[in-house]
Amino acid sequence: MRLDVLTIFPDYLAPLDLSLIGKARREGLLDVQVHDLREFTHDRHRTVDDTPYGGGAGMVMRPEPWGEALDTVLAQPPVQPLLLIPGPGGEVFNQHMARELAGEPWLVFACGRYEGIDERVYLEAQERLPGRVRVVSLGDYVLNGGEVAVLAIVEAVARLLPGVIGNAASLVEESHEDGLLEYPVYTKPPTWRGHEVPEVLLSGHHGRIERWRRDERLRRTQARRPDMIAALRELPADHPLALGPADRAVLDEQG
Ligand code: 6GU
Repeated sequence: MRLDVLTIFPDYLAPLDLSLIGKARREGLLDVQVHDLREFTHDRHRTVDDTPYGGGAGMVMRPEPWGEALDTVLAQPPVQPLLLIPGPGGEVFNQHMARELAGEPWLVFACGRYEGIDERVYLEAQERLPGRVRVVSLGDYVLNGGEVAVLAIVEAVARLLPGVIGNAASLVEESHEDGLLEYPVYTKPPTWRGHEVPEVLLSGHHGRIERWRRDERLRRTQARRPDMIAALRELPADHPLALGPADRAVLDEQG
């Protein structure tokens, strides 16, 4: 997968050299190119922002550096990329979107800063890449710029690529892969500072362990993410993720 990141803070993307993402890059599974937006300015001060027309607080990113940066990046084909613009006004990123993005050969991230990017850059991008521009938010809070969002999105996407995670099985039994949060996990020692590992996990009884883990997932999801339980309750009974009678009994116990 090819990834381009346009930013005025290339150093913010340094963590993409680390850990599994860094390894995937060194192994050629990921080709990450970080571009400094200021390289596409022509004035002595390498200006990327200016005051907003109509007045108001803060600064707006000027369109010209963005136009030249997009020209340069889009001129290097494999194909047509998907352009992702991180921002708090976007559609909320989730595991479903991570899976969609993992199926793309080429993602371009345009990181805004200040109060935002001149709106004409979005319009221009949509003309250049019809139906291939998405504004994406991490959630309902405000960051100073898109760079941290790119780190999060790239990590969520890259770990879904074949070969990036050694143990592919660890990808399926995960929070958000099947509508429930993960069950609690334990390792040795069996007693630590007076806290015991649940007896069932030491029992060797596979069926009881499976049911206990499912129950814990249900209880935890109900407590922390009632919206996710509500969504599962809406599924038709024949849906593969639909709650069964034992599931409903556990949820009713908890209230
Ligand atoms: Cl993607 N960008 C910014 N600037 N703030 C955010 C965000 C993104 N997601 C949540 N807040």
